[in-house]
Amino acid sequence: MLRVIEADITTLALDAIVNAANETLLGGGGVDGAVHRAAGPKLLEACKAIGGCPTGQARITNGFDLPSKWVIHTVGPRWHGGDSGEPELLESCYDSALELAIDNRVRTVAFPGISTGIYGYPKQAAAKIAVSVMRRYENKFEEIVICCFGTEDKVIYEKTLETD
Ligand code: AR6
Repeated sequence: MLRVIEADITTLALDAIVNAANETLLGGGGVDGAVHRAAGPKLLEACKAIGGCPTGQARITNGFDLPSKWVIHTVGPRWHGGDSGEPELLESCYDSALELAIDNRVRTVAFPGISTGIYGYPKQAAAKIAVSVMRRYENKFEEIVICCFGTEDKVIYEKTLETD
């Protein structure tokens, strides 16, 4: 099942939440900053041990002080106008994160809008990609949660789910 909610993803108690990280995996602003603050310093240690993650791929750590058990870190593409492989890389983020979730027996997982904040990916186009990948995987999970940070994003995802 796919579900759209409006929430701070760090407050969710699920098997896993997905973090919109950068290639260093060493933290940053946006949802990444919030995840590191809420998970505590052990998350940074775990991320340092991984040693980075290429754009379009995903890595998993413990959730430490978060209510969720796991954090799946994925690195979205920076938006450069759309002709630099951004759609394929964004699709690969959702794909890789969901494959890693399956490998770790995750049944409930929440995603933020990867790349749609600091990395500038247009929200509607990103939502179409996110929903199309999630639909391919939805029956392998109890629940895939689309966690929107603000009403505007929630409306975009609800419309995408209705029309696509
Ligand atoms: N819960 C849910 N969604 C959130 C939260 C939250 N607590 N905070 C922000 N969002 P962004 P990106 C939404 O900028 O575009 C970092 O510095 C936000 O409204 O967090 O992939 C990393 O280290 C937006 O819809 O990630 C990278 O350097 C979405 O999460 C870079 O930003 C993603 O916004 C990654 O940029």
